[in-house]
Amino acid sequence: MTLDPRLEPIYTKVVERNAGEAEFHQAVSEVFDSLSVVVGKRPEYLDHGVIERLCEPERQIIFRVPWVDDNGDVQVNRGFRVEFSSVLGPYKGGLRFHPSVYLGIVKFLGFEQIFKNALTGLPIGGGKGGSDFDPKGRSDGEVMRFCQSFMTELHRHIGEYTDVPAGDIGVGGREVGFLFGQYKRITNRYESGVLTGKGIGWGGSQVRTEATGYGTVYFANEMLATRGEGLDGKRVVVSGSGNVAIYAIEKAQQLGATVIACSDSSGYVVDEQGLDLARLQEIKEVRRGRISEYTQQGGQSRHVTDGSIWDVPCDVALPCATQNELDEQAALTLINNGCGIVAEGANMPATPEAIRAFGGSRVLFAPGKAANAGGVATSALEMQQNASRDSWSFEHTEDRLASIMTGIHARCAETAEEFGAPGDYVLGANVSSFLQVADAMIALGVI
Ligand code: NDP
Ligand code: 2IT
Repeated sequence: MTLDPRLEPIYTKVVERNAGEAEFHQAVSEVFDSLSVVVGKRPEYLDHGVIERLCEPERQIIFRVPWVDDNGDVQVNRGFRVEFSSVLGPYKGGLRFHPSVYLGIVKFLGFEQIFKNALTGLPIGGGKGGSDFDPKGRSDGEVMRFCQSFMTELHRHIGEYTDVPAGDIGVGGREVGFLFGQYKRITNRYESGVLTGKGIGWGGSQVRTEATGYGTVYFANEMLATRGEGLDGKRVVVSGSGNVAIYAIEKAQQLGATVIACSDSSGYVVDEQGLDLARLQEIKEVRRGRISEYTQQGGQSRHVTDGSIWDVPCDVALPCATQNELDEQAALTLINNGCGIVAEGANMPATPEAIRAFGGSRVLFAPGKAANAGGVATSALEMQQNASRDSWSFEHTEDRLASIMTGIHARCAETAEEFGAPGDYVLGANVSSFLQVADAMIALGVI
């Protein structure tokens, strides 16, 4: 990567000050790559220490999470909350429970979240948190005790005007329920706006469950529209089979696509006739099972444990599992197989080499901070409803989501055009959101 020489020393310092945090370096380097055009055209953004300040979280919290498992043994996990930027609103971003979680993952996610949240046009800053706790194979009671211990420390750092967590990998409605219950108990406040992703009956928003996946598909449809096409009749491959993947599959199917493959961390299934969503939901949402079980229920599908899901030829690829799951080799395979659109439902699923390969091809590529912003945008709509003690219908909320995604697409496309890179959604997303965040930072002074 060749960076603008004025950004190079800032990046070098970020790497030195955050040693061993490869994912964080990767996220910063991708943004800096795009910022070269900004500092070329508008060098005033190098003033005020804006870029240096953006790379340093406002606050980072690391804490012990002790809990007792079903055998009566004490387990100790590590909890994190990185409050990255509150220049546009309270820190906002999910909690990830996965054994791979360490500070570098939380910081990459928190850094991305600043720009994603700006793109939504809603008043939310950026943050992220989580734990190296692995919910797989744990009973509901163990998950509850873990969440209660996690919140026993976290509660003092969050609040509806301060920091508003939500879900991410390993954190869904069940975990948000346990977390909210413990927050309410400790603080003696029914402060609905302190967490999003709540259940519909206790302060949650319609469409929040579906929002990230739906939003990603809306975004992909907007990308197709720039070529005079739509999802109808397209063959789609979605990686993952969690919250984002399932609702990406649902919306793609509603728009007439055939979704032929999805995955989990132990392999992928291919169903050339189109995936049976009800079967998938029963396995994943009801039983928390493995994707391999899909093939055990008849039909022509197959479960594949070697190679990559990106080997499956498709028109549209939606990576919705995890970071760096789509490498250069996978990108070249997709390109050679005639794929036209890649939209990231996950955060940073494509490696820098993969993104470069797409850039040199006819594939239109959308980064997660634009394409998956529908989840956090609907979280902000949940906060609006909580603040006004209101609840909106599914139709109204989905209309709001759809128009937010159309707006993000237009904003990225227009900025890319303005900065001389038409069709480059990475540049459009990074530059457009950076300008908004940087202008606010300058307006608010050196804080
Ligand atoms: P879930 O926990 O619901 O599902 C995660 C899915 O990804 C599972 O199928 C899981 O498989 C797979 N996966 C996770 N880690 C790995 C890994 N290391 N290797 C292979 N597969 C893996 O999470 P979500 O669907 O909520 O999140 C998916 C992605 O979307 C993440 O990148 C997240 O940051 C991002 N995102 C989520 C939002 C949300 O609202 N939930 C909003 C915006 C982005 P397995 O079960 O085998 O682990
Ligand atoms: O990565 C993300 O945007 C999320 N996990 C959702 C964050 C949120 O606050 O809804």
